[in-house]
Amino acid sequence: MDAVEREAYIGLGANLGDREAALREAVRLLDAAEGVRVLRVSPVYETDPVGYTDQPEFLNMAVAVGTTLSPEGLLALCLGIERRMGRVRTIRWGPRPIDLDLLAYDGVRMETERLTLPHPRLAERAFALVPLRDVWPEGRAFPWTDAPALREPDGVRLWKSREDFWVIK
Ligand code: A4P
Ligand code: MG
Repeated sequence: MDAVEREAYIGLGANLGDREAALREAVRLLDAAEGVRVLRVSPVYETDPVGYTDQPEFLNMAVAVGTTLSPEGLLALCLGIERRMGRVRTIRWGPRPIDLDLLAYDGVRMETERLTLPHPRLAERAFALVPLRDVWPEGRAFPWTDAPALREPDGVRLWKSREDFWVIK
C-alpha cells in the first residue's frame, strides 16, 4: 500500500552568489526527490538580513510539498540539498548560498534535539511568514495571522512574481 501523502512547508533563503539560480535549483532538487512533489511555490521576496545583519540581502521564498517522507526524513533531505549545493557552515545566521528550513509539517508539533516543528523562530520572522502565507492551503486557517512580524512585515519586498520567476530564460 502506498504511504499516505502529507503536506509540508519549506522556507528557502539565499544571499550569496547567484541567489535566484540557487532558489530554482533547490526547488528542482526537492521536486526530483523520491517521495516529494512540489505543490505550490510562493513569489520571491528580497529581505533585509535578520539576526546577523552585516551581510547581503536575502532572496526568500516558500514551497508547499506533498510528501510521504517523515518530518525527520524531509529535514534530512533539506540538509542534504544544502550540502550538495555547497553550503559551508560558518557563522550562525550568517551568509549562505542556500538555506532550507522546514517551517511546518501538516499539523505536527514536536521538539527534539534535531527538529522543532513548527520552526522555532517562525513567528518572529516576516521573511518566512510572508511567503508561507502565500502557499498555505485555501480554506485552512493560517495559524500566524496575528504574529507581530506579519502585521508589520518590515524589510520584506516583493522581488519577482511566481510567473516572472519561473519564466524559462
Ligand atoms: N532544526 C531544528 N528544527 C528545524 C527546522 N524546523 N527546520 C535544526 C530546519 N532545521 C531545524 O540549522 C541548525 C539546525 O537546526 C539543523 O541542523 C536542524 O537539525 P541550520 O540551518 O544548520 O543553521 P542556521 O540556518 O545557520 O541557523 P538557524 O538557527 O537555523 O538559522 P535560521 O533560523 O535558518 O536563520 N534573514 C533573512 N532576511 N532571510 C533569511 O533567510 N536566514 C537566517 C538563518 C538568518 N537571517 C535571515 C535568513
Ligand atoms: Mg536554517
